[in-house]
Amino acid sequence: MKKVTPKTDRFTWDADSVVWDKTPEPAPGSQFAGSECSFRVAVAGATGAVGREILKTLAERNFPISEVAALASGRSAGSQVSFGDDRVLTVKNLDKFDFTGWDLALFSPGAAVSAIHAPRAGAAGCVVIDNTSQFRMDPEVPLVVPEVNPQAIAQFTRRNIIANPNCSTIQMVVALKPLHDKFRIKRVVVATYQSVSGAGKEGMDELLANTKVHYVHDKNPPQVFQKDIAFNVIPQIDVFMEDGATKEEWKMVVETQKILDPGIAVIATCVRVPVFIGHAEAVHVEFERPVSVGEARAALRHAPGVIVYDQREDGGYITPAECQGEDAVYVSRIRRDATVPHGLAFWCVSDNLRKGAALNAVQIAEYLVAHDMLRKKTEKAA
Ligand code: 2RA
Repeated sequence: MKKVTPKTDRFTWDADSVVWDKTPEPAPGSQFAGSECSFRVAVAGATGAVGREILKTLAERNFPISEVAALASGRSAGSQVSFGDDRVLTVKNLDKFDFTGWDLALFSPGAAVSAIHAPRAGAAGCVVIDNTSQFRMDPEVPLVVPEVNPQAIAQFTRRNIIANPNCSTIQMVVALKPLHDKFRIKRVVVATYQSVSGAGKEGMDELLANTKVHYVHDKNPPQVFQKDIAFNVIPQIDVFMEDGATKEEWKMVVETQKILDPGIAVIATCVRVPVFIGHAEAVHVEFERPVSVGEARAALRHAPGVIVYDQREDGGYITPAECQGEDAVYVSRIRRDATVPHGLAFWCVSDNLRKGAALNAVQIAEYLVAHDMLRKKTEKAA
């Protein structure tokens, strides 16, 4: 089997072989090369798994930054985080940070903290892209996946906040969008296989610690997860709702409807699995119109952010371990679902810290810059 590509290569499935598509892509961040405009950018929650990935992604994609601030709780203030290959930032206390004069803030500190500080930043004129669940269903806040509903971004001016969807929703709607455009989706049944990094660094630490103790025939009491995550799978992510669904499952329903189409029926079962990075999803879709596997594959192959890898042979699909550090949503195992009139099933995986969080947020920021929606404070005043 061919190995998953490094970032600059793209490959797609074609008839009976993998076709490597070397169409040159713009170098990361090259759209900003030579840009005279650069921005003061703050990252809140900078010491967390997503916050660190946001700093890494901003640097990798050469986002036009004149000054960057890493923010976290008072407990983490004074610690250091990396920004790119050669810069180290000293973390400042979010509670005491004045957002006046800052152009953009990328938030990932937890919903309760965002609830306090994101509106404070927005009121100071700083545009916030918030990666927590706090504002996602607020009708005044756009919930955005740039490949799916970029037109919604313009609504951010009401609160100066744009919400980044949940990781499990993002990768699914990127894959569903080209199919919905062509064949109109009626219903989606999805089962997720979500990595422990969705629960942050603590989740990753617990998987490592619990795996180690199994080898000495011992067990650690679970702290982050509800049961032992080592050599196990857990059908609970987030808290239970009244109807028996978990909040993670509810998020997949309401966020898909807000981003893609309120008319789509969704039922999700979200499961935590002992994988460090990369979420997988088994997606079953019922369409209004007839759809063949070939037509679906063609639509997916041309969709932004999607790479189809579907060889119908041993190992001819992408797994979470292979998508780590990659930007795309990988779609495999595309096949007909004959249990409904116009049905299709597929498997998709993506790096939950990257496209599921940091990259999506940075792509929104790039859209703001590219469409002249993010103005330097000094320019606004002029
Ligand atoms: C998780 N979806 O995987 C969550 C993170 N936002 O736990």
